[in-house]
Amino acid sequence: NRGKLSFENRIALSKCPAAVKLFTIMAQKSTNLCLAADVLDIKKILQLADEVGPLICIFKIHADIIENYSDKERDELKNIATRHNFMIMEDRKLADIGNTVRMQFNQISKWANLITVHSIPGFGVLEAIKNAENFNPDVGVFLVAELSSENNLITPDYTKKTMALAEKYSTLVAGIVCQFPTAFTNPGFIQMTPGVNIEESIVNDSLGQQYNTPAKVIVERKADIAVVGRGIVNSSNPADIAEKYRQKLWAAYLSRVQ
Ligand code: 6AU
Repeated sequence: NRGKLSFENRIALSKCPAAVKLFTIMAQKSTNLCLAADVLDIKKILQLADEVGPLICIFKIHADIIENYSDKERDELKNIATRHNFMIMEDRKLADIGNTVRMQFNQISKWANLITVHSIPGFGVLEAIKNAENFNPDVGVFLVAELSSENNLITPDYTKKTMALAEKYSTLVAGIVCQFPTAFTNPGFIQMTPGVNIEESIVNDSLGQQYNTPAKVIVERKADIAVVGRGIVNSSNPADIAEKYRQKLWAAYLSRVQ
């Protein structure tokens, strides 16, 4: 039962260097919170990273929504990540043929430690990344096996086949983006689950996103990392609310592993 094993005990069960690093950060900093910094202004992003950095294991961005994201800002974000010991994830959800993804991956891996990838193209997408020029083995993939949005088109068979790919490329795949504990059993992979809000009354948005509470995603759904975006980013004091999330998520994890 992977849910009962501690992050420390799962380090030896992973074949992926990025997962080893991530498990280590989570255990050292007592945090299983990933901040989804879906913000346009690069100054705000850097400020958020600095303020919330000590409380998170991953700072997740969508680089294509950021205005003026130049090399200078990329370096600044990397410096903040080193200072506060968190990993940078580009949530690009790569989903093209291997040849195209290889070139996209080469660019993104210059500044991100983790990248999300869709399994829909089949093995070529992971094969291309593994064989990319200047491939950096410290960069890990999170493969999307399930989505949080209502009426999405992913089927149980798609999830199963996604996991077969994850197993085949287990040195590259650090973890799985999914919603339910049934998606996989291998404790070497890290379950990352988005769609999390501390307010029980907030169950969705107007565009199909669905939310669950920290306790529900960590204890019932066996998430190792919870992704929180608007629940933190829209607050007037993100660091305060991030600390509330961190405490609730970590307490839920501790109650699960005991
Ligand atoms: O907390 P929110 O709803 O403001 O933000 C959720 C974040 C967004 C989404 O792009 C992302 O999580 N996400 C993902 C990821 C992480 O890949 C998958 C998914 O199924 N649902 C989802 O919301 O940045």
